[in-house]
Amino acid sequence: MSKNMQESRHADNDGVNPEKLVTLFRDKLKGRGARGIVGIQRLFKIMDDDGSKSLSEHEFSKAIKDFKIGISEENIPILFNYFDSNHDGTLNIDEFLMAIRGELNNKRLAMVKQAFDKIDKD
Ligand SMILES: [Ca+2]
Ligand SMILES: [Ca+2]
Repeated sequence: MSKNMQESRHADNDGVNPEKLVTLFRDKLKGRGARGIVGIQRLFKIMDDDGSKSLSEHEFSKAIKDFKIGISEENIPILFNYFDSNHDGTLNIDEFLMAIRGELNNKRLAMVKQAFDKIDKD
């Protein structure tokens, strides 16, 4: 009776690299118009089915399937947990922005810091 449920158990998460999943996710979403902050916010709203201003893992995985991002079901939780930096089980807009613009954000942060240091000197 439960044979079907056991079929794809062999797919181990060994060797799954979150960075790879993140890169795939970013590339696909950028193709979906998630470029500027406004585009990302719009996308977030589309993904947030119940309007709670946060993405549950269910909403997140649904969006990944809808957008045909090509991340397999068993890898979705890995990606979700990777993005959920405060580990509350949902992605808020900050975490989502960070998820898509992470590297850029770090660069920006560094720039902001630099600017701050300059101001601080006087
Ligand atoms: Ca929601
Ligand atoms: Ca969170």
